[in-house]
Amino acid sequence: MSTATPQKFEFQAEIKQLLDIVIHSLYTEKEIFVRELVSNASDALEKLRHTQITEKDIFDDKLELEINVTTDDKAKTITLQDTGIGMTRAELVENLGTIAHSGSKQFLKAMGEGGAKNSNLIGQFGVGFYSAFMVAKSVKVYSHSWRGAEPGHVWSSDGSGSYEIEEADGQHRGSKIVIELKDDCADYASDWKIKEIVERYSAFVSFPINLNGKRVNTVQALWLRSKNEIKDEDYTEFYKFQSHAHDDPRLRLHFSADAPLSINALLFVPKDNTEKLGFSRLEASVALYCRKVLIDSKPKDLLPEWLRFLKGVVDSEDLPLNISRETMQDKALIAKLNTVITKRFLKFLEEEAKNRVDAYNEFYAEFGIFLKEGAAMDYTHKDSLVKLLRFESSLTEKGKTTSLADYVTRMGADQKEIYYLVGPNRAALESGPYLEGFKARNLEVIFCYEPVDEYVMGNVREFDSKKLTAADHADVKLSDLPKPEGALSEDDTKKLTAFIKESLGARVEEVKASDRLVDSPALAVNADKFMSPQMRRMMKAMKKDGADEPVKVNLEINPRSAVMKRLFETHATAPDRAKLVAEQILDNALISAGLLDDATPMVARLYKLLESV
Ligand code: FE6
Repeated sequence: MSTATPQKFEFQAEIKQLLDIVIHSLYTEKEIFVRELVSNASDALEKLRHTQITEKDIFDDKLELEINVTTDDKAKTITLQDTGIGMTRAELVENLGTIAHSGSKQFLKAMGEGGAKNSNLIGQFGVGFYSAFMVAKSVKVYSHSWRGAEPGHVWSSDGSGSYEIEEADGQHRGSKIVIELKDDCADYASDWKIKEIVERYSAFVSFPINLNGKRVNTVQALWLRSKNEIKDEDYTEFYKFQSHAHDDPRLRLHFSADAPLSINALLFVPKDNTEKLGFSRLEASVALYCRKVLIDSKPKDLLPEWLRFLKGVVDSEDLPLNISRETMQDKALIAKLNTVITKRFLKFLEEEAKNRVDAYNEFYAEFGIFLKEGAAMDYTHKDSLVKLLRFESSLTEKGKTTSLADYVTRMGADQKEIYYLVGPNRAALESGPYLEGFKARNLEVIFCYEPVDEYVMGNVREFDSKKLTAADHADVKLSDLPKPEGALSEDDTKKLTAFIKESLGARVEEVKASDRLVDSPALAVNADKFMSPQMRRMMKAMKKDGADEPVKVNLEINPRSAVMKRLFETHATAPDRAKLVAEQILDNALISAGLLDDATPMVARLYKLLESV
């Protein structure tokens, strides 16, 4: 049916309800009406392009496929015009009607389930058009279908309860939506404001968007194109644009998947880890798109916390703008995306580590801390992450690293555990007393230089069914070595350890002959099951309870050492001086272990000892 006279219709009850909700629940994000209308326009253009393939007789076939936005701040209007497929009179009416029966019902239901604050829901069921009424006194939709048979029409409404349709002459193909803005929304008639909104949400729409005659979107949605037609420079330019970055990306992963979800993703690792440079904690910044339209620029649960250094884009058609963090269904959808993308990125890193060793090691030096965080905290990805960790060790050269897998290949037949030591740097670990027993037995020890390593190793617990063991812990049992020449006898050693224990009293749990010392006179081993020296230091720094409790250490002595042999002689002849020496030996061992809290008593004691030299 077609008629030249205006016809007035009542909105159906459901549409009224819908309008009411859209206007009253999304008012905090009014600006998204631009995104919704641009997205509709883009869909209409996409459909036209498809139609052009199969149909010959297309109205206004010479028109450019584009979106024109014009603002008029005097008249307080904004107009969005497209050259897409357009709507016939019947479609104008029907689009409302269809929505009333399918989309709006679902929409209302989703809103009721707690999605009320989520502006993305409205696009999902094709009800995005109604967001115009958040800012509109009145809306006019001029439209001319690609089917040339009937004239154009204009649909108009003030959103209060009814709409009118009448014929409109002189229309080009497509739709033109004219919004007369409410007084308090007159901002949306300003050129710069709309420019900002279009750049934010619609930067990657494939059709030209012109704002007041000037092209706004110039960057392509690179993630949807095929890899072999994209040059490195294109990727870099895209990265800089999308991440507001000035560096070149260090690594990139461009991939797509169809199952279990349709995903097109383009992920970047920046050059530098800014957290390491002392900047504030990074925010999730891989943006979520649905068919080139921004859904969320900082979706919190799209990736695990430890991947917060990634930049880029994830686009999924399966979202249909439906990502409310509030509903269970949507949480599950995001979780699924998270799983797929994280697994894929881990696989990518594994390949990098294997095929481009130097680049991987450089990446690791900068961003390894995030992998450690993941290995310690993210139980689902722990195994893959542990494989990606790299450490120096007693067998690597300074500056070169090993994986735990490579460590395992070097383990001897009877080595059951993986040993590690935490300390400030290589020199400190190599010159400290802990390593020598392992060296003497050809046992490799992993070197950890970062304070978090203690925590990471403790949480990782094991690799390839081998326990990760702190080499400075009292429980470490090492094999017997051949008895060295010139050591104190077993009997004398017993006497000496008893004397030292008596001299030191409660300062040590136990004093015994060591099976892990070769050169050093003594070492302190941590005898506290619950607190490592590193943890203790951290707690002290944070002034936590328990940090002031006396340390629990065992003192292990080396019966071969000249110091011990001399002490054995002195303990019989000058017990007072021997006691001072025993105390000094403990303090020295505590210093090596990083466990000496207060050096003041030591200074006084040393002066006393120096008197007798
Ligand atoms: C959304 C108006 C009902 C086309 N082009 C554009 N928008 C479209 C369509 N919509 N539906 C089809 C819509 C309106 C009413 C729905 Br009334 F714009 N730009 Cl072909």
